[in-house]
Amino acid sequence: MKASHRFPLRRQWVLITGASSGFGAAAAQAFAASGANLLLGARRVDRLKKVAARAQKSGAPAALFHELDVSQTASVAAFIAWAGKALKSRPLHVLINNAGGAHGLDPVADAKDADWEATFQTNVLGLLRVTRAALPLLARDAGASILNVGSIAGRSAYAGAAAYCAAKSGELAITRALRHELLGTGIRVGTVDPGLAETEFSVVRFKGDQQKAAAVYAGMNPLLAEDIADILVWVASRPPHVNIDEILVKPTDQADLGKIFRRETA
Ligand code: NDP
Ligand code: 8X3
Repeated sequence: MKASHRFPLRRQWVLITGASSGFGAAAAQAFAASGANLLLGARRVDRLKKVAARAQKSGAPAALFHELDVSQTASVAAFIAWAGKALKSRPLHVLINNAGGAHGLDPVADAKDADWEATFQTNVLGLLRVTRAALPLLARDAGASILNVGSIAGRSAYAGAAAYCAAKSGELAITRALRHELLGTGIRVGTVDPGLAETEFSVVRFKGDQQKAAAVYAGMNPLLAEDIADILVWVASRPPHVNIDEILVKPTDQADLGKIFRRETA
């Protein structure tokens, strides 16, 4: 591969939301292994501390972290102010809007306002807030990327997930609108949309019920957080003239939403 055929991530600055677990934590390790500097955010700072320490061992020259609640405008403002100070006038090259998740699996008839609100506050409004605040930090005409984590759920629908599917459809719409708004800036905009992946996603959805969460992946081979992390690194490291718009990635055992191949388990 010609050197010009890759955007080198070495010593570039990468900001990841939702870096305390799952895709975000795995992305921190994968970008660290490419030699990138990291700015990590999430609510659980104790977890971020461990992720950052591991990232430095994996090769990140700097792995810095700060509390972030994407559902609160003031928290996003404080986080981005901290990120701006850490950058010391150097540009940000990659923004990964990953924080989010589903809350509950109730049909509309029984669903709770609090679950709908948490779903939209993170996956939709949080994505908008972080992007608005981080835009002034992003490099112009120099291979910068905004990568949003969407879902197969944004491209179809299933029972119990009306709000989550609507929120991830919203994420897709925001990604497409941003690509129009940022045309001419050189900032690339893309979405990576996974199918079933075993992270803390289902534990959060089922409010800590480990048994219900484990049943989601029973008898099948789900995606792993590292699979998504590899894709994020690949997308961000394409040459600056290449924009990978949308990637839908599913486990081989998943043909579609709700169409899963499961092996007999003893
Ligand atoms: P995890 O539950 O493992 O990770 C979710 C991350 O989001 C955590 O780091 C969590 O950090 C963070 N987060 C949640 N709420 C907030 C908030 N208000 N402010 C800041 N950070 C927040 O799940 P995944 O890694 O699977 O989820 C990552 C993304 O991938 C989500 O957007 C999810 O919707 C999406 N996705 C997941 C799929 C799956 O099957 N696992 C498939 C498709 C998409 P903390 O709690 O510390 O704040
Ligand atoms: C998570 C994937 O299928 O559980 O976005 O909604 S799914």
